[in-house]
Amino acid sequence: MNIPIVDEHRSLAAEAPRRWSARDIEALFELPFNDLVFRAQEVHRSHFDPNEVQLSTLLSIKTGGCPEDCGYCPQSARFDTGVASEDVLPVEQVLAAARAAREKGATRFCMGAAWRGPKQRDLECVLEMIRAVRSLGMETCATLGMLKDGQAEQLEAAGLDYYNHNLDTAPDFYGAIVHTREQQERLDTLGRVRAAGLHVCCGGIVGMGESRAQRAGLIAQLANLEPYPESVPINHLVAVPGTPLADTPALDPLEFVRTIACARITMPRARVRLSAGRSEMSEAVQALCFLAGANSIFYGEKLLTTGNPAAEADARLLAKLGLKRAPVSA
Ligand code: SAM
Ligand code: DTB
Ligand code: SF4
Repeated sequence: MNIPIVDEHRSLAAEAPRRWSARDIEALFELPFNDLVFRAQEVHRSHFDPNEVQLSTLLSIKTGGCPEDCGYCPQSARFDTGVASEDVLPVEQVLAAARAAREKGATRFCMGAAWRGPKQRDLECVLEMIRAVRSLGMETCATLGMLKDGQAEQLEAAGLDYYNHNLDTAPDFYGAIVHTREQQERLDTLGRVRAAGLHVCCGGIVGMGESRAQRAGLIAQLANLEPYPESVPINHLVAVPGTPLADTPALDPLEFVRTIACARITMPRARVRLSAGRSEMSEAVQALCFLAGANSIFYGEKLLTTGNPAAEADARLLAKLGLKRAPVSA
């Protein structure tokens, strides 16, 4: 077994190879659970306060009616999920939601839109939202789909801190899940985001019926981005009725924890976010995810269209685990 880590009692950061093969990461997945979590915890402790968790709140600023056919997504117009197509929210409503999120303790506000990509008129509404949310002293994040040349620069000039754009799954599984674009188009957008000087938030979804080798392939692809993303959301599929993936069996929770650990080991300085799927996870599994190096969550009762634990329940869980909220870092 070729595990590219030399001495389990030394910091791993300096030893981490620049490029990870999917096979390197599969070898991590295959470690005894305790060894894997120990290694992840070691990496985590050498780069972060291990008892700090960053809180991001999501808001869907444009819900439903998306022309794309991503098999996991309740917002595709092609699936009958009961999610109606709505207009872009007014800036005052977005600002009020951001203010409420800040009052509850969130430091980052992430605005999501069900677009293939923003038209210039759409982008201008979002620029106004970014300026307004930034004025509250919060970090800003937007996830608007694929960007054309020049759009990332406009977002950066408005004060956007992070752009979220996920690779979603391994290159060799992508075509089974999404048919309306190629994964390369996602990589092209990520290149534009990076070139504009924005922080990159990029992760994926597990539990879509992929193999362990494909989970390793997703992590390898993320870890090999140069540089790797500052923020890595690891989502568990929320299986929504009406989507093609509605009947996909849930992943073994310990395999989810392993995925978090592999993300932490291969992307030592990234904020690894325990993202969608927490409503279906026990507190014990979430605690294991934090132990495996997750240090960010979505905070607030809603993701984009589906549920998330209540803020009060999360505050209790963090208190129970002795975890404190990370301050704004931007
Ligand atoms: N339309 C834009 C895009 O696709 O990049 C932005 C919004 S899209 C909903 C953002 C991300 O949400 C997707 O890339 C996917 O990772 C995640 N997502 C969507 N539906 C999900 C589900 N049912 N379970 C878990 N994650 C999901
Ligand atoms: C991410 O990786 N997960 C979030 C955020 N980035 C935009 C979205 C999760 C969406 C879950 C399904 C829904 O609520 O519609
Ligand atoms: Fe549209 Fe994004 Fe959902 Fe795909 S994931 S259907 S692009 S909203």
